[in-house]
Amino acid sequence: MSYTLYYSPSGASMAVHWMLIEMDVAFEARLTDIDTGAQRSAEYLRLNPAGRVPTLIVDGVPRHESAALLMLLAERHAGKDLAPAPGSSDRPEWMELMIYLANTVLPAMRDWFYADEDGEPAGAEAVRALARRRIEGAWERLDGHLADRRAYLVGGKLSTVDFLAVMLMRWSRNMPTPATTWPHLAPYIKRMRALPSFVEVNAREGLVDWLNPES
Ligand SMILES: N[C@@H](CCC(=O)N[C@@H](CS)C(=O)NCC(=O)O)C(=O)O
Repeated sequence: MSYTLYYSPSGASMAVHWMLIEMDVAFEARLTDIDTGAQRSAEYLRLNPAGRVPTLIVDGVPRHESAALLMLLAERHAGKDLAPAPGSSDRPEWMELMIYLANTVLPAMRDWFYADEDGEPAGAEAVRALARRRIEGAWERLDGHLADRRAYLVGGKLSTVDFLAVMLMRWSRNMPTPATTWPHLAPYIKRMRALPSFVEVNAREGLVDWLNPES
């Protein structure tokens, strides 16, 4: 199995990068810095016509969409146990949260960060207000989910849901009400940030602004 990840520091590629490190499988990482417009180069557009990160080349074939890539990796490396097995009791909750994060929270984040570019700048403020409401609604929902003090979001075990959710929570760090404000999300985030694979992905992407303080 061969993997090449095209990533931009802190982008939607981060969850995939993190999972690849956590699984301890061989992969090549290629920087595609969206701050320099590298995602719009002719070479990259051949791999990803939408001009977005991530792209993961899987056995020579370019694949896209962060949530789908996480699920694909979980399926291809079932022994790593990063998704409940088909038919298992935790599978429905895992599906529900993966879809919720992918079709409600990710698009709301896109709207929050790209309202001026994706739409009319004149309407951007209203788009951001709605996005903020959706994002904060997500933190409320996930906080309620963790109220029983479970360690991870699904089945008491680390799964693709955690990689995706924590990446999204990280993106809220400079928003008016970041995810760390919620009472059950704060200790969850602290636990997840303590994972060696999280520390490692931050180091590899050169990120220093959302780590646990060194004890
Ligand atoms: N739904 C896509 C979203 C990808 C996306 O919007 N990526 C952003 C970075 S977080 C990007 O590539 N932005 C550059 C651009 O739009 O020009 C996914 O989850 O993979």
